[in-house]
Amino acid sequence: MKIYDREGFPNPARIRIVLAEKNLDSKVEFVSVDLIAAEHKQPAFLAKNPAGTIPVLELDDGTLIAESTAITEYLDNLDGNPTLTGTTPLEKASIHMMQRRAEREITDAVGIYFHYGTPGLGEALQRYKAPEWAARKEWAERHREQVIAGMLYFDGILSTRPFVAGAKFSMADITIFAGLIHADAAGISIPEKATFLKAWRAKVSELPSVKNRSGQHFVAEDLRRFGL
Ligand SMILES: N[C@@H](CCC(=O)N[C@@H](CS)C(=O)NCC(=O)O)C(=O)O
Repeated sequence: MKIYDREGFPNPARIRIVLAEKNLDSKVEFVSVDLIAAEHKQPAFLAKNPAGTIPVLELDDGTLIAESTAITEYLDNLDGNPTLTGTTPLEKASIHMMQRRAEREITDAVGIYFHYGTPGLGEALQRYKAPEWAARKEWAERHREQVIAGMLYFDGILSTRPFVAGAKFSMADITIFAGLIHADAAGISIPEKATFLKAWRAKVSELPSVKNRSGQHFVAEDLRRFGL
């Protein structure tokens, strides 16, 4: 299997955590995609994923699977013993509900703020984004506020249970964790009063599959290289 991604980026980090959880690291070859040079917006990559985003999983027979949730489902079920996406109907539903909320309130909103409210990944990629949106700072700011509201929402959830979808660490936790990595890079901090979210983050950071993969180095080298 091949994974097209870039180390240190938030959605790729989701899949790297899944690979570690499932002991699949050694089964995968990573192919680095140069987001700063907008390699993912060129025809060769768009043929793999028309959304022009990473990660993308390519199976040995050439089958392509994009979208981190879909890739997670595939990897989690490969051994017939899913541990991150639920086994019972209720577990599956709860995880997918929280997973989607995590994407809508945290990862997607951070992504919009990062690309339109900050210099993002720089000029080469910015050309593929909508310039008229970049001019609308208040639109980006609204997404920053959405992220803060999302953090407070999940703080409330985590005041009632150890992990986002219940008693067990799941795909939804991984998505929020990756979203917080991206929030750091975008300069959006967890509000001081969100103590349950902070404690959950500290706990998740210590999981063997997450430790040393937490992406604290998120694109830092790339951004420095381009003076962003
Ligand atoms: N919904 C996608 C989101 C993937 C995504 O946005 N990936 C980022 C990297 S963390 C990306 O490729 N960004 C490039 C861009 O927005 O141009 C997923 O779940 O995989």
